[in-house]
Amino acid sequence: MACKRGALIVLEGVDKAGKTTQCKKLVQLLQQSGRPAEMMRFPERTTTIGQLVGAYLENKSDLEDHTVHLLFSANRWELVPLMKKKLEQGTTLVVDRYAFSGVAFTSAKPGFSLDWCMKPDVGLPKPDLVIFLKLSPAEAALRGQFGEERYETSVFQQAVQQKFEELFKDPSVNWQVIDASQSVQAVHENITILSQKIINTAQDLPLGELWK
Ligand code: 2DT
Ligand code: MG
Repeated sequence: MACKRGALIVLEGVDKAGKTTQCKKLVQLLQQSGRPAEMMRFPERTTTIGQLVGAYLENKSDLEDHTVHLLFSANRWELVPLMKKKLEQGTTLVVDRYAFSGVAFTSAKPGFSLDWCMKPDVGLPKPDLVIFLKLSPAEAALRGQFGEERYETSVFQQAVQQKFEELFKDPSVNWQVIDASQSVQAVHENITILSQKIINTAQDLPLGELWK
């Protein structure tokens, strides 16, 4: 029998919710417990497309809003063959942002519907679990200043948060919301329990297609 597939686990949330920290801690824990696991992130800024996106986020270039949305999506699609290969080999992927950030950030701009924003990502590998680290704008502010990149303002982040909440209504996605105002360790323990469960169930199920 072919080896069991890995799980696709995505962490989403507003800025300062602790996504990157938690992705690293989860991968470390899984590896220590003998499960193959790797971290990925979107945007993946090292590819040719990712460099265009990175320059945009760093305000080193300006791109038209539809254009940059499609580049973010293209940056996911270009990594799909690698993702599928890893999952098939039994490696669990822990991903820092995915199509949900794509939709929430662009649809927070004027003139973009949720529906239009979702289209380019239809058919991507569907996460077995999407963990949303929930943090109120007030709590996020307590964690320090926003950075220098595009989108890093409290007004825009609040609009993004509202768009994420619209995405939670989609029952085709396995959303799990965790209170990110807890300690790093408490959040990690919550994430670990959810992840271990999904790794066990996903291994016997085919990988799905997002929003299809
Ligand atoms: P970080 O590298 O700090 O996570 O910030 N974004 C991300 C989009 O607008 N669309 C997308 O598809 C994705 C994945 C969120 C990256 C910034 O890019 C935004 C914050
Ligand atoms: Mg981050």
